[in-house]
Amino acid sequence: MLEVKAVSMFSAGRVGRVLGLSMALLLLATTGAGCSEQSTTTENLPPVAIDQGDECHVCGMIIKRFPGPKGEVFSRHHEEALKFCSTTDMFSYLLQPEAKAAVQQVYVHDMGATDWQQPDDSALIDAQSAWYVVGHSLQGAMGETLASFKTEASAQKFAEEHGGRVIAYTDVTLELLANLNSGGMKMDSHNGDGMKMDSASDDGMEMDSDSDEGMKMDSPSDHSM
Ligand code: ZN
Ligand code: CU1
Repeated sequence: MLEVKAVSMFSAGRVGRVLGLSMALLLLATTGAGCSEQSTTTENLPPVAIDQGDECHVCGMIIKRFPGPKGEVFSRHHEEALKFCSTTDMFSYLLQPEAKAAVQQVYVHDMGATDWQQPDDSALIDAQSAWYVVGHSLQGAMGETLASFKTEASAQKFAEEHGGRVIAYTDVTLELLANLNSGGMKMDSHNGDGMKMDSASDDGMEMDSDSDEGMKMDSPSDHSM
C-alpha cells in the first residue's frame, strides 16, 4: 500500500517535473565540478611549501625535523596537498589502490639540486617523471628511503657515491618498500644481497665524515648477534 502511494506521488505530473528539474541541476553541478577536477593537467597544481609545523600524512612526524627528500601529493580526496616526511611514506600512501586512483599531482625534492639534511622546497619536482635511487647508504626521516632526482644522470651520480640502483616512479612497489625497511635493520644480512655494510665501511662511504647527524643508525658495532 505505502509503496503504491509513493510511486503515484512521484509520477504525479507537477512533483515529477520539479524533481526532474532539481535532478538536472544536481547533475549539472556535479559534472561541472567533475570537469575541473578531472583535468589532470598538472600545471595548475604547483607545489606548496612544507611549513615548520607540518606533519607527515602517514606517520605524523614533524616533516621539517628530518633529513632526506620529502613528498607532496595532490589528491581528489583532499582539498589541500598531503605532505610526507619521506619518499618512503609518500609511496606507501600512493600505492594504496584508493589513493592511487585519486592522485592528481605528486612532488618530491630533487636531491641533485638541494641539501640532504635540509631539502629546500624550491627543489620540489614532478615525482612521476623523477628517478629514484634505492638501496643507498643515506638515511631519510624513516630510515632507509628513496632518493629522488630530476635527471637520470644525477641519480646515477648519487648511486655511484652512495650505493644503490636507479629506478623509475612506476618501478616502486609495496614489496620494494617492505624490503627497504627490513633491509636497513638486518645488518648481519644472511641474505647477503642487500646492504654489504662490511665492505661499505672499508671504502669510506662517509660513515664517519661530516654527515654524522644524518647517519643515526643504531651504531653498527652492536649488530654482531
Ligand atoms: Zn612519515
Ligand atoms: Cu615518520
